[in-house]
Amino acid sequence: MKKLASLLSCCFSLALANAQQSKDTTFRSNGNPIITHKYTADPAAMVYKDTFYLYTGHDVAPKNRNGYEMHDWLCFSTTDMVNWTEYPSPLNVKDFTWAKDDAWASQVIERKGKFYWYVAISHAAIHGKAIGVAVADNPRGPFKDALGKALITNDMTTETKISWDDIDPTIFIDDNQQAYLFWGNTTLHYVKLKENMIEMEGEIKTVQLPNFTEAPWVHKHNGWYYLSYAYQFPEKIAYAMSRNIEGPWEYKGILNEIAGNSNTNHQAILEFRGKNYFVYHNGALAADAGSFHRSVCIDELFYNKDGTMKRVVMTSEGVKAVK
Ligand code: FUB
Repeated sequence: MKKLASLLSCCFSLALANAQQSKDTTFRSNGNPIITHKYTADPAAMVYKDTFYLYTGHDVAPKNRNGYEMHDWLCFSTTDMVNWTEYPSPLNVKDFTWAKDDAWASQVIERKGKFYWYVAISHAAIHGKAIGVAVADNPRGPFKDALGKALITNDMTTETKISWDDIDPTIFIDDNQQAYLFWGNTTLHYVKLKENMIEMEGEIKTVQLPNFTEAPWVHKHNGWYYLSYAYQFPEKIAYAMSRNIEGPWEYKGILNEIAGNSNTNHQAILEFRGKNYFVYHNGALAADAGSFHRSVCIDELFYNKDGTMKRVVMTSEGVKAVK
């Protein structure tokens, strides 16, 4: 009886949480998953002015549905990794007039005081998935379509026959201020972006990595470039390292194992207040259909002396508060 009451109360709070939120709210995370009042997926994170911003997708598929249903993206922030603020959803597929649906993986980056949000989305007129970019004056939005059309469409990449290879954008600005957009499923693509962050500069290239599935994430640490990605399916996370953002990339092995009952894993890696974090999702909040009812988790990440990364230990306890 007690179990039924707690299940009903959990369903009720998830239903409430799926209704549109209109003001900032706060919560304290109690280990992993860090957010339990709604399903969150495909994390991307950014540090800006001493604050850790977390951007996620939002799984809203009906219970037991074996498929994604995602219409908007969410934004959270923390200054200590435990106490969080959630903002009203700053971006919805409806903000892209050319898009059909499917608010898939995304990433936000700051350049010269503006915030650019690269998103994967289904195109209404051009068959397949596409990448759009939204812009805002602050990290919490509201964001608006920066281009009025897609930046990348499926017809621009012809290495694979699948229509969903143009997903999972990750954006990186190198020390010389050159921006790079990486993305892909099955094939990993990248292109330079102009300083305005909304136009390509030069041709689209590809990177060959063992068992690349999707979810590339580029970061730099102590002079090394790291390209982590979802490996095989169900997904583990693997990574490669290079001294140059354009490669050659040297494959370094598995970084994270399959995450609970989710067939996707989708990582972000970044440093905040002297600690390194591995942000990912699992299916821990859903007894079944966890692959489509995912939840963001955070664990610590550690480097070896030679720059390689130690395998992530996924924990229930999550991370401790930082001062
Ligand atoms: O959330 C939809 C898709 O699932 C993402 O684009 C992939 O990275 C996988 O997590």
